[in-house]
Amino acid sequence: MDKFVTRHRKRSAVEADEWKSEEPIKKCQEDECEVEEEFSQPIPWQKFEAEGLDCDYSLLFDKEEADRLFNQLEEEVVYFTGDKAKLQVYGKSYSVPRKQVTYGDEGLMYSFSGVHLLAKPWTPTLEHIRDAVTKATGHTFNFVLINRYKDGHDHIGEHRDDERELDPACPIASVSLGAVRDFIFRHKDARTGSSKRQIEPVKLELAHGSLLLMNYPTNTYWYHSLPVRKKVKTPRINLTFRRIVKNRQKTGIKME
Ligand SMILES: O=C(O)CCC(=O)C(=O)O
Repeated sequence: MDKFVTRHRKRSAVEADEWKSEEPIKKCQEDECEVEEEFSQPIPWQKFEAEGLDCDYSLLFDKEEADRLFNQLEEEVVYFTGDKAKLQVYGKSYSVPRKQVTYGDEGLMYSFSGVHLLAKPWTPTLEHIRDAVTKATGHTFNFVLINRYKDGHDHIGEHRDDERELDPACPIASVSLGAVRDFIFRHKDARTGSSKRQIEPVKLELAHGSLLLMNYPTNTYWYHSLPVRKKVKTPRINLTFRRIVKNRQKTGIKME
């Protein structure tokens, strides 16, 4: 929590030889070069590091703009219902304890916890936020998962965003609007099992208007969660911008 860095762009630790020269990754890197020239909006970053964890945190929007964006999203975003508001755990279906929806480039799909979510077309506000994240980081994104927590009872359990369709050269960029919530990282070796290790969790508070970058290899080693906080009475919207590699998406799945 003690280190601030100012920089013009961010590049993940993954180098091409770790993900043996696949065409989409090369293309993304070329895209980033274009972005570097076009966008530059330095903001002060706070660095969080631990064994296998590399995150950057900043305030992207001031309160006035964050309030405006929150209200616009409340108007524009239409959350999934029915099967797409459920997840599968060991063959059983559960309602997610929050609302969720995905937006992004045409045809993109993201699969996790037994659900396959097709991107709805970008809305103007989502494009505005996505472009602000690109300006601040130098990374481009083609997909966003939105979670809405109506109050502190809504939550998300421990998981890793390590699906194979995610481009590891691109951080997951998490924008928070609304209620301040705790966000907890736990190392995979500190969870269960006989070889359990004593590794301290990393706890953050995600503020209204904030941006958290989860850089590679964070999601390989660390689970994250947004736990229940009964004292929180107001809603929060979280947007995780991602880059999906098209030829790594699951195929043959019937979409609604
Ligand atoms: O709401 C949050 O901050 C976390 C969302 C999350 O864990 C995810 O989108 O994978």
